[in-house]
Parts: sequence; structure tokens; C-alpha cells
Amino acid sequence: MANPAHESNTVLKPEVAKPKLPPMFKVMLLNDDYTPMEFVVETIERFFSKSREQATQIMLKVHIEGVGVCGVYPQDIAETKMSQVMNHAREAQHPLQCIIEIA
Ligand code: TYC
Repeated sequence: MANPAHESNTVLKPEVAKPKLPPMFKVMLLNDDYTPMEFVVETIERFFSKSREQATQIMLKVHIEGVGVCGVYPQDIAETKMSQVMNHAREAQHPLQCIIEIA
């Protein structure tokens, strides 16, 4: 026999495919009383690749409900997006807050 594995009496367990998906994190904005709506919409468009309409819907949800999800990503990407949003808000001197939470 060409394959020596076939000569032994070892019974090999069939491989069970267990694709490991990375844990995903929600990137969320928090409402405040001072950040202009237009700034929030532009921020969501720019960092989360949303259309004007999608960004406006997310901004309004945050404005009304206090919190809203801009996107869901693996941890490193979620952390980068959160930093980008926080830096952008700080540079513009707006108190906009961005957080991440496990999905
Ligand atoms: N509440 C803000 C206003 O009335 C708008 C706003 C929306 C601020 C979403 C933050 O994440 C936010 N100007």
C-alpha cells in the first residue's frame, strides 16, 4: 500500500471543521446636547462608509434613544474606528463620545 497510514490499525476520527469566527464588537455613538447633528452625520459617513441617508438614520436614533450602532467589526478594527471618531471629535472640540461593546 502506498500510504503507510492504511497499513496500521489506527482509526482516525474524521476532522470536524470548526471555523473560528473572531469575536465581533459594536462601535456605538452616545448622544449629547452639544455636538451638531451635521457633524455626527458627516462623522458616520466618513468613518463607517454609510450613505447620507443611513448616517442620518443612525444619528437620529442616537439623538432620540441615547445610543446607536454605527457598525460591527473584529476588535482591532472596532478599536481603530473608535479612536478615529474620538480624535475627530476632539479636534473639532465637540464632546461626541464613541464606545465599543462586544456584540
Ligand atoms: N443631540 C445632539 C443635538 O441635538 C445631536 C447628536 C446626535 C449628538 C448624536 C451626538 O451621537 C450624537 N445637537
